[in-house]
Amino acid sequence: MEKKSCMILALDVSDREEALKIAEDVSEFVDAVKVGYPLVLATGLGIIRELSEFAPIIADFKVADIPNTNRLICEQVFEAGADAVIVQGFTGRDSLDACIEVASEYGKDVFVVSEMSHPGGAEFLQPVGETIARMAAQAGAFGLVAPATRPERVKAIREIIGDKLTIISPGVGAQGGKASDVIAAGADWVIVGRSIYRADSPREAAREIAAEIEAGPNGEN
Ligand code: FNU
Repeated sequence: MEKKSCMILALDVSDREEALKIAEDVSEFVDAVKVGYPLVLATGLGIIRELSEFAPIIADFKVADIPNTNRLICEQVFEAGADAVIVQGFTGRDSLDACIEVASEYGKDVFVVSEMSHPGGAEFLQPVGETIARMAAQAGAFGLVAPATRPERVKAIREIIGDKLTIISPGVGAQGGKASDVIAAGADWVIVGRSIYRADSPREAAREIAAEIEAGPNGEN
């Protein structure tokens, strides 16, 4: 995944044509497209290969099962053409190892959720977020998912893992996070969904967020 705009589109629409149109329209301003249950359950796994024409695809299935089931899920995800998969870390090291093994067989990447961006993410996950981040680094994950709604947490996690892992960060716009703040805190990419796909012009919305990231937190870059 090449770093240009530092932005990933979360494409949580449920219509195939709309998904393809938005991906094409915003492809100039995003470095990857994240697909998850809403789009895949509505349109089928084949949407991954169709969208991969426009950008690398991150499959956000938050894989969270026993090692064998995780292995079976990840095989399907990479066979479908995804470039990376998002998995949960709270299931433990063996479950994560299974995902990383499959990813390395396919030459693909695993992102581990260390802490979620919604208010409830602070209830159970936040207290173990740093432990999960350390485990992900030790296990050889490619990256972490950390909350754009709490840039101070992104900063703390970045300090723990150093430059070893890539951080992708959802929660910009609709959930209240500001893209340039999160990048300044240490995220490599922000993930943006509703603020783009629900805009009158997704392309304009993506262009504006990309410009905001480029300008930096104080508009000075
Ligand atoms: P938007 N997402 C998230 N928080 O929001 N994968 C997390 O902690 C996490 C995620 C996803 O709010 C969410 O499912 F681990 O419309 C959605 O697809 O901008 C996207 O990131 C955020 O979408």
